Amino acid sequence: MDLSTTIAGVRFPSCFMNASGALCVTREELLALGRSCAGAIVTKSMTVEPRDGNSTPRYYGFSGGSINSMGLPNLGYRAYAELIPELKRLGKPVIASVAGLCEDDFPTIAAMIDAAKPDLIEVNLSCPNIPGKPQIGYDAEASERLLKRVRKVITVPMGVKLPPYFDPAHHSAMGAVISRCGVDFLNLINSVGNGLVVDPEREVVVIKPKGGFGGLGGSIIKPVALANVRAFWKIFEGRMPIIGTGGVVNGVDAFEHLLCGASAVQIGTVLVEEGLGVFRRLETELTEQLDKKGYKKLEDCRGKLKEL
Ligand code: HRO
Repeated sequence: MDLSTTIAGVRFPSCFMNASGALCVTREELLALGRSCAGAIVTKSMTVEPRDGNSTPRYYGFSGGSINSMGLPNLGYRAYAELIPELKRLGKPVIASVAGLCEDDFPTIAAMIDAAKPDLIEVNLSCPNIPGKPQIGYDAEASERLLKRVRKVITVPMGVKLPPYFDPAHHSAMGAVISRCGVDFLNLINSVGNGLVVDPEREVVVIKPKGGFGGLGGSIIKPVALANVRAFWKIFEGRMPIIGTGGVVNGVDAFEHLLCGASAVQIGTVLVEEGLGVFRRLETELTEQLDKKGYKKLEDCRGKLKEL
């Protein structure tokens, strides 16, 4: 089965790729993604200066998913800018994920990383884990200001990684912002911010930063991710490419994202838990599911979710 897909004019050899944050901080990790079956190489969200991130333990996997408070550990944009030409030689698209510790950082990093010519830039408006810094994606005005500034200084397609929204009013408010900012694709969703996992035996939290609060990922967030993919697919009437992220553990989960309107699917928790072999497994499982359902290619089921 051909699982290739196109987002904002860029062709991906497979619809599966890593979610930013999962095995994509160092040169070695990024090269390994390039050599794997993944359909793209997505970098860790980058800041101006290199960062060690929050104190450990800062990731915890459990049966239903994961909680993290990594705190943006990354090499700094200069290192990623230098790496991009080498990564591009591996023959699949490179998505540079841009973050920042203040609003001004975003256009600064975006302009510099654009010069290294990644295939796409993803603007991360939704890191939940920097103590004292709220997720920008929950502030519609700040999001609009920032996206308009970034759009002006880059030449490659611009995507936005959004946090989950839980009310249609918030979907439509952000939809209106996005339609005014020259956004080329959406990535939905980042982790569900500021959850809390408790170990009842030891009577203690499971990660150290922020008193144990952190971003939730994995199976437990799939319905939230699907709802956000579906809501934005409807707002943009299928005309905005969407990368579905959240809760994809097997091929059927990916199929559900496609039905809701995703053009590609990113893998976070289960990539961290299972390693790079997950991409081959998911490709096999999605192919089986599409065959079983009589679909000949991805686009045939995209957005085709039925309502009662
Ligand atoms: O580094 C992190 O703590 C982190 C980031 Cl930037 C993000 O966007 N989402 C997440 O769950 N963790």
